[in-house]
Amino acid sequence: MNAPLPQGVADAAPWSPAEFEARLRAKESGYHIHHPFNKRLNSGALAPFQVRGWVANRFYYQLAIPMKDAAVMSNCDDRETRRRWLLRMLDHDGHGDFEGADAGGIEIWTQLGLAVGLTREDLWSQRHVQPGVRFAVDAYVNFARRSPWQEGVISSLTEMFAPKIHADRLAGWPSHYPWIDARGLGYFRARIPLAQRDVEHGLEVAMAYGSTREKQERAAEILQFKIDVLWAMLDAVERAYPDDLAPGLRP
Ligand code: AHQ
Repeated sequence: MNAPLPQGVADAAPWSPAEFEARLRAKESGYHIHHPFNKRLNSGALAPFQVRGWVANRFYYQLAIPMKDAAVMSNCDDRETRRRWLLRMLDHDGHGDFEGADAGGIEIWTQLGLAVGLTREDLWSQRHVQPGVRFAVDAYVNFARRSPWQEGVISSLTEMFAPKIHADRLAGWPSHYPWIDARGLGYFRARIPLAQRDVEHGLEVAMAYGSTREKQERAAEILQFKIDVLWAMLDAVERAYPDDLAPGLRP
């Protein structure tokens, strides 16, 4: 539940569009690129079982994205928005003959799973998904189901910060984790232009939604919720795969 705005803020003058966007972008300081587990992951400090644990848990997030996007769609009465939003679902579920680049992000993440030594069944069985990851991801999907479509769109704007984290992986993993077949990193490479396209649309929606200070503050609150979803996922993964995890429990 969200705390009420401090007295007087709700009826203050709205920020300018530039100030509003800057306030949203300032949320980058809490983005999961700064999480200790992600810093270890992208600096090569993790063992293979910890990388596998991360890949298997993030797969649950990837599975959820099209359902989240369908939830936003189901709340959206604007055809122009639906026409653009549909692309996100195709990006993840695939389209056409569902082969190669058209297989969709979920399938391409499966290739990442195979490249780090997981099986397709490890991923699709969800046997490695930690409770904290499941609850955070499900909270995101349920937020989209019960919120106005504009708020659902705004929650996706953590992707303003995603190109950097994908670039870090592409730049570092081949040398940090030579045991991973670099062809498995295709998801990160493919996602960068898609994230940039999606953020452009998301910001258009956010700027139109943020007509009052109260709604601008709400938008910032929504983005903080999604920042917290991503952070909580890594908290759960970090706790599940400590360096001294018993070998028999390692993915
Ligand atoms: O692979 C990611 C992805 O498909 C999406 C969709 C978007 C959304 O709708 O919330 N957010 C998102 C993100 C993806 N990857 C994350 C990562 O760290 O690899 C980043 C994440 C995001 O920033 O929201």
